[in-house]
Amino acid sequence: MTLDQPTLERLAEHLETCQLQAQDTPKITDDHPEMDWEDAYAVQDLILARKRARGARIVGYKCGLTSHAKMKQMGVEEPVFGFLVDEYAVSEGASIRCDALIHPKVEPEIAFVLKHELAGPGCHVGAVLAATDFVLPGIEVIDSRYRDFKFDLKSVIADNTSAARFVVGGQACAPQAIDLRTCGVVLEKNGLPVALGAGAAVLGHPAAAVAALANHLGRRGQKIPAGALILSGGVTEAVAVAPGDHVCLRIQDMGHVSLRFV
Ligand code: 0L1
Ligand code: MG
Repeated sequence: MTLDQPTLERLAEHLETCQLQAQDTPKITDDHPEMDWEDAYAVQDLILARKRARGARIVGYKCGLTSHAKMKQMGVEEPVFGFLVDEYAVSEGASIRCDALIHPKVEPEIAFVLKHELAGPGCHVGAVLAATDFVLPGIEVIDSRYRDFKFDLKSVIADNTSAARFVVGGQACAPQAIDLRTCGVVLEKNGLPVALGAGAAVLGHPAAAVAALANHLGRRGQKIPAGALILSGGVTEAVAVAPGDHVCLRIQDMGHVSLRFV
């Protein structure tokens, strides 16, 4: 760690205020180039603590930058991890207000819900599949608090990996019932397909992203609890949305889930 506790707390307050007030900011490493990975996750933890103090409940986790399309889009080479709280969750078909967000984008994802806890290090695809209750389609709405999405990985981690909203829906399926590598993924905007892919775009198998999350948390002395919902990462690049847009995610054999932006 390179930053002291008051600085970490000030950064968490700044980033969370930007999220809650839909205001953008330059990336925080501009003022703190010495910030290290531990500092970045410590700021993220402090944002979660602020939310919990106000009554928010953690509902799961997200893996980010897990596909080559997304890594290429953002010019980075490593996955990142964040938390999901109940205030980010919206119901299927819901309308999301764009004036509560800065510059939202949507990502088509495969969501996992666990029936058993998962602990790393040493977690692998087989352990994830054995611990998974069901998988289902999920749309993540990301909204980096950084001006023009200009950031580096440490700034993104501190900003809870741009988490803003998510919806899951469609058909919940046992993970054994579907080939999660070859299942086709179609993201439609206003009735037209705008991004296409297959599950294997996410680290070769979406369960590998969940294993990477368990191993990341294990290194920090934490586990993924039973019942957690995990967004395994965007299968394609993220797609910008604006008021009036309707977005629908279809995943082969898993039905569809949609959102509207107003
Ligand atoms: O969920 C994601 O892949 C987002 C990671 C953060 C980077 C971004 O805002 O695009
Ligand atoms: Mg995502």
